Amino acid sequence: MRTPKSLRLHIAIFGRRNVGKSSLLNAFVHQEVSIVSDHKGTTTDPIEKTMELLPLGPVVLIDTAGLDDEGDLGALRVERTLRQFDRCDMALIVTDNVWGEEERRIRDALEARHIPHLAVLNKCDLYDHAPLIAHLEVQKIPVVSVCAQDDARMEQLYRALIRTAPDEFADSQPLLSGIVSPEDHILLVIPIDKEAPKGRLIAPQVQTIRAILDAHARCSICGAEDVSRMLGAFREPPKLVITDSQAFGQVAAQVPPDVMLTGFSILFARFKGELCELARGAAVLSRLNAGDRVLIAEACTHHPIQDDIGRVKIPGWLHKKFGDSLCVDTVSGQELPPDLSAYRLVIHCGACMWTRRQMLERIRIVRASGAAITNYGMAIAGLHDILSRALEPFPEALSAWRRALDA
Ligand SMILES: Nc1nc2c(ncn2[C@@H]2O[C@H](COP(=O)(O)OP(=O)(O)OP(=O)(O)O)[C@@H](O)[C@H]2O)c(=O)[nH]1
Ligand code: SF4
Ligand SMILES: [Mg+2]
Repeated sequence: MRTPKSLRLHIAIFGRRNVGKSSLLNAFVHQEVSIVSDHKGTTTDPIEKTMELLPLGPVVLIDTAGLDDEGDLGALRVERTLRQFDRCDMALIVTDNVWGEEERRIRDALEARHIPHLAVLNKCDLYDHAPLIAHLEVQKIPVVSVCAQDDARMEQLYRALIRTAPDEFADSQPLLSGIVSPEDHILLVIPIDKEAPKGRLIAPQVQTIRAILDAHARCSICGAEDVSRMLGAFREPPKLVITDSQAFGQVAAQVPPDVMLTGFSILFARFKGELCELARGAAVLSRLNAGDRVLIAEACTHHPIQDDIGRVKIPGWLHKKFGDSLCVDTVSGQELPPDLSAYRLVIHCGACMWTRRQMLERIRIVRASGAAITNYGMAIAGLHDILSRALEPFPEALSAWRRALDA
């Protein structure tokens, strides 16, 4: 696997002159950062702009001078552009409607360095890109057709970026990275109630135990009613208590305030999604109004059980807090309703059957509609007024949630 250049994903924008590279940079950041003109060769030096690209995180966008520049000065500019091949983690090959020698050379240079890339066909308002898309798809080159002046088309580019981003930025980091160290002792709280499958633990619980062992740490396990007794039996308090989210209230009452407490589903929100964004979404739970619409989204279809968390419990808690006129819909599977903007908040399942990349794309889709998104674990903690405690092990997410509450 390639080593990332830094914690920020560096995305370089390459292409011939005048294809709209600078216009795309400006469209990304919604600012006139790079000068745009119909004069070929407007951009002479690489221009960098840092931004938060939801939900991938912090990125550095690098606009470059056209690689088909001419003359002595042009050769110097091309040389500076070429240096960006060694700085970027990912690249856009921008063209208006041509895939010729220049574009092939850029792609070969990126392939040689194993840099993920995407063909961006710009100016779709002027050109029919269908034949070029077909040509590139045959060569298995990821491609997206956009117009730098059209936000809806740019949204296609954002989603394509999530699909193409290097694994080290889009895939999950180890489940407990940054919170569990060798020798730590963790207490896991696993209620064995009627929702617990017979004779086994569920995947997130098993994965957490494995992650603790991988981190050379230790764990103890008990049921929700046994937490006080268990804590009393330890010579030293555990570093962290991780509980099933549904027992959060019961467990929080037994864990002293100086012992960190979180939920499996909050760990998995970080593992499978973007914790800060889901925390910001949870802030909406403090200001829903009668008549607002909330969507409960399950990533897969499963047979609903009695007291199902998504179908029964969360809607029940929502109605108890905000009244029966709050409209709660449920959707399962790959498709979301076409008009998400009708919803104030989407509460998503833990997406255990999905990759992090799929979940990031879903977060993007929901946020682009204007709705907020959170997940089951955060919603449960939020609805029981214990989210600040559950987010304590994750200070960035805690402050994202607090800022969203104050906004
Ligand atoms: N119709 C249309 N025009 C566009 C689009 N994107 C950019 N343009 C125009 O294309 C021209 C070139 O855009 P730039 O963004 O400066 O192109 P560039 O690739 O940065 O060019 P250099 O800096 O010269 O390499 C400008 O006149 C833009 O307004 C688009 O999607 N549609
Ligand atoms: S958490 Fe989501 S993906 Fe996992 S089983 Fe439940 S509905 Fe399916
Ligand atoms: Mg330019």
